[in-house]
Amino acid sequence: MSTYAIGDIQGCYDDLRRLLDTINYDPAEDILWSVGDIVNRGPQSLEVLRFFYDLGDRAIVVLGNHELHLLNVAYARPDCMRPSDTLTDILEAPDREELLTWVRHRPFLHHDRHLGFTLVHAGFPPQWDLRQACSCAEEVEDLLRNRDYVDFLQEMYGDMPTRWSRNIQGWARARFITSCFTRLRYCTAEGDLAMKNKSKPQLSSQPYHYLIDDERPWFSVAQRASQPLNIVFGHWATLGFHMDERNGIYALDSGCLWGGALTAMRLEDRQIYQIDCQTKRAVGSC
Ligand SMILES: [Mn+2]
Repeated sequence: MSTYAIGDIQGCYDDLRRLLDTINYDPAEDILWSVGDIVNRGPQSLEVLRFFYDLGDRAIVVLGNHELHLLNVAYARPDCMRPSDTLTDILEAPDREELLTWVRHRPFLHHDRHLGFTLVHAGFPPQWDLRQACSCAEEVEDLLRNRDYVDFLQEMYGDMPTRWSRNIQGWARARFITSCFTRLRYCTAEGDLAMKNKSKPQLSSQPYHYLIDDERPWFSVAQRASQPLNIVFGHWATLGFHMDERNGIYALDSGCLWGGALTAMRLEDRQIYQIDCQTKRAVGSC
């Protein structure tokens, strides 16, 4: 039995199947982890969603911003559908409610003590250790699972607040937590979120000195409390596949949707598998 973590799929079902063939994936034996963003922008979101739904306990899928967007256009703001979205098949599917309810019950964070890996879609703010992150994930999971989940969907977007405090309350707190788990890329040197920055990290000769107005990837902030963890995440196609074992950083979004690659890592031995995704399936920026 092996456990494979897979990067952002975004509806690229054929590429997913090719990757699974490459790793000799056995659904009866192996477990799949997904960093989220399994749907949208690509051509076969419904197929990817049904694939993971059907796996039940044999897959762990954490929520990405595209899953939250799917729930938002399904239940809260249909007017937020964008021309580049490819979610109509899901929204019109006969099993739509079953699938969307399943999405709504996915976690924001998964930690496996035995494997020694932690899975999120985007990142950790520098102040959170595992304990704080798990408790914050539970808070927003509860909001998304309870009967007032539409209220959460309506309040979850926004770039404020930018600074973590245990004292933040209400929707501001839910929004901060949701942003960290599903949208975070950069932080300031002081440890605030820098949500506006979507640039490609400038890799210089000195590792982790990608300073743009003093902003750096969330995992490069000095003395971040999540340092002891091995964190598997996606969301950042312009960063690309990035593995830094010394710092416990495993970035698996290698831009399948953009004609890059789809990446899997076998967690037991950190073996990396990649297939080329030669067809660029999306236009515009991610
Ligand atoms: Mn994402």
